[in-house]
Amino acid sequence: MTLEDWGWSPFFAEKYKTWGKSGYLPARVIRGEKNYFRVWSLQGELTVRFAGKVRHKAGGRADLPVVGDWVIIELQADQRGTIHALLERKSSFSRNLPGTRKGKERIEQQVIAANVDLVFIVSGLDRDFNLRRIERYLTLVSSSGADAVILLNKTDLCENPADRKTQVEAIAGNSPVHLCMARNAGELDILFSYMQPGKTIALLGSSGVGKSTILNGMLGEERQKIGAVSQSDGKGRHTTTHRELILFPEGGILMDNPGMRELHLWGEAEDLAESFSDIESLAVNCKFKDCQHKTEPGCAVTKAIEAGDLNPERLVSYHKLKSELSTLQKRR
Ligand SMILES: Nc1nc2c(ncn2[C@@H]2O[C@H](COP(=O)(O)OP(=O)(O)OP(=O)(O)O)[C@@H](O)[C@H]2O)c(=O)[nH]1
Ligand SMILES: [Mg+2]
Ligand SMILES: [Zn+2]
Repeated sequence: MTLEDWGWSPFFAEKYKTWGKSGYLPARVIRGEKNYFRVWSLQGELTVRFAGKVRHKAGGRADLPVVGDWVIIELQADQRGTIHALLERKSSFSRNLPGTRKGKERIEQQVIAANVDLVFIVSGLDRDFNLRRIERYLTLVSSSGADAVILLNKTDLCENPADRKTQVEAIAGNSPVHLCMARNAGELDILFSYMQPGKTIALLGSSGVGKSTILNGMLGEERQKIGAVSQSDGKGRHTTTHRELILFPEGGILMDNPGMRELHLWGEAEDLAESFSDIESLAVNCKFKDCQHKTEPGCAVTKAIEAGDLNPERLVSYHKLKSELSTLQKRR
């Protein structure tokens, strides 16, 4: 195995330069536990902890390592080590963890995963199917710096998969959309065309959509636990509880993820330019440069809706995500 098999590239080699003389090794975080991390390094798989000063120096949660990160470790005996630093990320996904502290509302950036090249946004064609949620995931991915591919899984549970695919393609911009049935591993061939040595692909989506089933099907072994969805509401049971990188023998890395309960965006209103490029390109022709596409005269977006060229629900969704991101921006 080489570092490149795990995703090392000139980008990280450049960042590592200052550490080259230290004798410390680069390693990639493959799994996080409560008090330690599992990493890959040229010395094999190791269990590593923080050097106290690193945790201390971290400005906030966003500076602490997550799965996918490259870290600098000092090797110790018995396949153990200490993390001395986090290498700058090439890409990362964040969400907002809203909550309250001492009675006050607060916002907090939670980095979910780092250095992902491509995301398979998985959606179930059963009761899970929801175009607005797919738009939300596409916005998350566009603000992360990764590319997106949309997988519509469980074709066997849907009467009109081809129609669904057309609906999704209408909101997917340049991201490819594929139908699949993970239960039948033979149907996953198309996904291998995205795998490449050193490339990291993350599976994201709600609980129960079949992320782990897809991973097992591609790997050809029951590596991840699979859980049935609830009969009463069609939702998954959060079977996968850990984010984890899995190296494929043929090359390529897949990241299985726990299903996300809530997806509050972390990013900027500008991130919508990619996930809502249709609206943004219509907006060029609005009379007012700062048009909000609500009640302004000469609005090209509302005109497109009247003409039946744009789905009104898509504009509602755009307004909702935009206001979520603008509120966040103001409060940061
Ligand atoms: N009918 C049908 N069921 C599927 C398909 N793919 C997965 N499933 C089932 O969907 C359920 C959930 O699958 P998982 O792979 O555990 O889903 P997950 O996305 O990993 O869920 P979490 O780990 O909870 O986030 C299981 O009962 C799978 O057998 C499919 O193509 N068709
Ligand atoms: Mg799972
Ligand atoms: Zn407008």
